[in-house]
Parts: sequence; C-alpha cells; structure tokens
Amino acid sequence: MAKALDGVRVLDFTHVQSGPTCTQLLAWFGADVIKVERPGEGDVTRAQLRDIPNADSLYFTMLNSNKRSITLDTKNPEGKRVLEELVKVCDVMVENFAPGALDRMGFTWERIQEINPRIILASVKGFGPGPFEDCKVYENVAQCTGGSASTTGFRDGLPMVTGAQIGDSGTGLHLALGIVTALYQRTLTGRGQKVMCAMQDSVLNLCRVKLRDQQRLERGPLREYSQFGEGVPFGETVPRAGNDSGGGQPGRILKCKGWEHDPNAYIYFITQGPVWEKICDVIGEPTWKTNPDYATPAGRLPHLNEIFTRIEAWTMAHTKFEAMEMLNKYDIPCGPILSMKEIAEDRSLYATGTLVEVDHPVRGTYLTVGNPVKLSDNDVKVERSPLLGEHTEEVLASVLGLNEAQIEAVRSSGAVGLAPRQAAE
Ligand code: CAO
Repeated sequence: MAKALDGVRVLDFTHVQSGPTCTQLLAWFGADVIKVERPGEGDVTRAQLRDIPNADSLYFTMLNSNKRSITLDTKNPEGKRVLEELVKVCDVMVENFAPGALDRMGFTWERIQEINPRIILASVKGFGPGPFEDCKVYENVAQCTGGSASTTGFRDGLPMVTGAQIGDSGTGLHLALGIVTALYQRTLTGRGQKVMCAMQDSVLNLCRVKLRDQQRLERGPLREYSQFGEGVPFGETVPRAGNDSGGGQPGRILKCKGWEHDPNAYIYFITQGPVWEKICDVIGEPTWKTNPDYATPAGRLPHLNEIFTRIEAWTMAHTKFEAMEMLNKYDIPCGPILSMKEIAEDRSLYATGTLVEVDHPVRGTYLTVGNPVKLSDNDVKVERSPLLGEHTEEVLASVLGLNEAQIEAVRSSGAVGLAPRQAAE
C-alpha cells in the first residue's frame, strides 16, 4: 500500500528526543528518513540509560524506528561536501542542534537555499528570538519556561514537571505538522521554507487553558478550582490546581479498592453536569438531585470537597476497573489510573498497532509505541531502529549515485569514520 509521504526524502540531522520524534513520525508516514550521525558515537542517546551492554538503548531504539543511519563528520571537508550533496537531493532537512551550531558548520539558511531552493529546513530550538534564544534546552527546562511547571502540582507544594514529554515529543509533533504543511505549500509555490518550533512555545500551546485562566482570574476567583470551595483566596497568578480538571467540569482522582497497597488504585472521576442525576443514583444520594446546594453546577462549586469525599466512599468499595465498567453504563466520564505495567500488558493496544514488539539484531525483542496517528490509507509497519552507520554505503550509492571508487574516496577521507563492523573489532 502506498503511503502519504512516499517519495519524500528527509535529511534527519536530529538527536536526543525532540527532533527524532518528529522524523520518526515522518518515517511512519512513508518518508525515506536518513539520519546523519557523528562517526563513532552517533546520537548521544544510543548510549544513554543503557539496559543491555553494548546494545543501543531503549531511549534510542524507541525514537528512531523506520530510519536509515549514515555516519558523517560534517566538520571534515569531505563530510561537508557529502552533506551538501544530500541537501541537493532531499526535500526536508530537520535539525535540533544548539542555537547557531548549523551556521557554524557552514549551513546557514541562506546557504541551504542556494544549494536547494525547494528544501524545507525544520528546526527545534529551546526558545524563539528573545532574551533566551542562545540557550541550550532540555525537556524540563521547556516545561518550566512554558507555563507547565508553575501550574502543575498542588497549591501548597513545589512546582512539578510532568512525566509526559510535552517539551520534547510535544515539540516534535508541532514540528511534524509544520513540515507537512510546508510540503503542501511547496506543491503550490515550488519553494521550500524554514519551519521553526521553540520548545517554550510548544509547551505554552499545550498550556493554553492555563493562560485562559490567568485572564479569567483578573475578573474574579476561579470558581471551579478546589481552593474556591475551600475558601482559600486567589493571588495574582494561576495557582497549581492538584488534580482538578482543566475544563469546566469538576473532576478529581479518587481512591479505589486496594489503594492502601497499590499506588495506582485510583480513578479519575468527572462530575459532568448532564449526568449529575445518574451520579447521585450510583453513589446513593438521590436527594442531591433536587437539593439546591447540589442540584446545579454553580450550586455544587462551593461543595466540591464534600461531594468528592462522598463519591470516593463509593469508588473505594470497587476496584478501578469495576468502577469504570459501572460508571460507563451511565456515560459518567471516568478513567482508571493505569500503570505502565498495565498499559504494556493491554493486548488491545497491540491490536491497533499502538504498542508494537520489534526485533533487533543486538538487543533482541523490544517494546515500543507505534504510530499514534492512524490514517486509513497508510499501513504502517514499525521497523527497528538502525545500527550506527548501517546504511552509510547504501545511501552513498543509491541516493548520491557514488560508485565503488568514489565511496572508497569518501571512506579514506575519514568523513564517515570506520565501518560499523570495523569499529566493533
Ligand atoms: N559531525 C560533526 N559535528 C557534529 C555532528 C556531525 N555529524 N553532529 C553534531 N555535531 C556538532 C555540532 O555541530 C556542535 O558543534 P559546535 O558546538 O562546535 O557548533 C556539537 O556537535 C554539539 O552539538 P549541540 O550543541 O547541539 O549538542 P549538545 O549535546 O551540546 O546540546 C542540546 C544538546 C539538546 C541541549 C542542544 O542540541 C539544544 O539545545 N538543541 C535545541 C533544543 C532541543 O532540541 N532540545 C531537546 C533535546 S531532547 O531532550
């Protein structure tokens, strides 16, 4: 079956997490993604958090499926020349080096356009133009500067970072959208363009509701926040709201049967207005349907602690899965807190290709997250990540059309380092 991005060739100059998540998605949609790595070590994540000696780490293998890897020292004159040749024949170049690194390598946007005016150059940086534009940035820095940390956690506790990699993978997603949009525009204009995603901007985009609340706060207290019902005055800035839901429908995480020994025996429970009467029936409080203190969403806001304490008395009598099943019968929105172990054992996620087991020649079988974006005309097969430099010669020959002698010349210049087999010896 043909894929959406068949025929699109991506020069993948990315490393660590943010860039690789973007190019992995493009590969799943059918692009030929050629990952350029520094000879010898490659993407730094290959060796980070290693769980099996000498094998590429899960950090690397789970972010680099369906790509080809070539090694190239782009500071070596011959390596630079090969990179230029690749720029000529690629549709997209993606990079997430520190600010200025690509320019220092000699590949400014102007130079790249000279080499190939149709190419799309897509970059991740920590910040956009401004006081922090030169800073190197990792995930948690982006969470802290994009508004996520100040609004996550409990009011009386520290700011918190979240386990979801909204700075890295979140920015990768934004960048992928920018790239396919630019590719579409190129079909109309014939020109490439520069796509830039700052990690701070991506996190802020995902924290949009909190900026909404910042502005609402100027007009009065945030009545759906628990602290309103608790009589705690608001300050000048959006407070951390614990597990309060970010929408207009109050929600909390509540204990379920077994919570005393299972750290994930909890359920998220939303007291959605339209199903309020059903909630009252399920928890055994039928009088709350007509009592003015509880019958309307506005009436309930000052009583949320009392209401959730009562609901929790009900959820604690059931496991999170029993509660989910019972509540769903009445369309009461809820969600069990699933551990990573439970998720990894959920066969339905394998059936949809969201979880995939992949075979790897060095590390054996590993589990990864497949493409979360399902297209009905794209059959995505998740393939293992490449070994370092596995496709160097193949790419030089098939993409750049070099013959044996030319490949040998590149090799002897030191631009591609040792072949993976030699390196292992
Ligand atoms: N051949 C030769 N040199 C290469 C090369 C190659 N194939 N690939 C990279 N290099 C060089 C770069 O040119 C750079 O050299 P200079 O410093 O002399 O210009 C050098 O390697 C280091 O690159 P870097 O500064 O990008 O790497 P770092 O480990 O110091 O920083 C990071 C990493 C992620 C903080 C930085 O790249 C960054 O801020 N990127 C943008 C934001 C981002 O994507 N962050 C997400 C990281 S995922 O958690």
